Amino acid sequence: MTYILEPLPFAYNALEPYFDEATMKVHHNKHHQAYTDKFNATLKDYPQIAAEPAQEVLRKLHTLPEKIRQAVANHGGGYVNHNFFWSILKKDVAFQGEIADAISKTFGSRENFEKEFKKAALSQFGSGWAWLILNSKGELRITKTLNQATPLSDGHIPLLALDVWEHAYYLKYQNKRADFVDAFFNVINWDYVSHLYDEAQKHLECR
Ligand code: MN3
Repeated sequence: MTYILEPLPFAYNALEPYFDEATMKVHHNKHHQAYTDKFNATLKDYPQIAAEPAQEVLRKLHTLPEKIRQAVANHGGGYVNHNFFWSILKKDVAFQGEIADAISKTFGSRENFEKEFKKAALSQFGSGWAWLILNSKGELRITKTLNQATPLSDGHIPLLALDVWEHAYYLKYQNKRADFVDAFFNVINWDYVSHLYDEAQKHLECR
């Protein structure tokens, strides 16, 4: 069993001018490919683990053999996080649906949510991710993780993610991570995030 780097679900230039084509190409073809290859290499001698969906492997991170745990966190996390990241990106999708209501209820308003999310993204020192997650109590929360750590490993359900590694923005935005975060708010696929929220709630209800 090997994990596959799927093509992006959109053209490399589809998110212009917010996320530029050159960055999307190197991010997907080089960075995401490298995580995929190293994840496969890490699990080369562990076919039983590699037979599981990648997200499931990361959910069980703490139960994996110690010898490979950190490598799975790094490369498997990178593989899964980027798959997820691409899935929630789309230009010109209205902020609406159940998720919009839930965000307004939890954070006061869309503007306030963006402010809080930006704060998390900017305060992640060095490399990592900012997230909107549903926790096990069914609450929306903004979190951040270091390097390629995923909220899946803490039992949370990711609804939205922003890669704040420099490779995600340096070509276009250089050191201006704040501008990159502002651009991100224009390329969120709220329809899909709303669908994920719906599925996440069902999942919690039937546990
Ligand atoms: Mn990345």
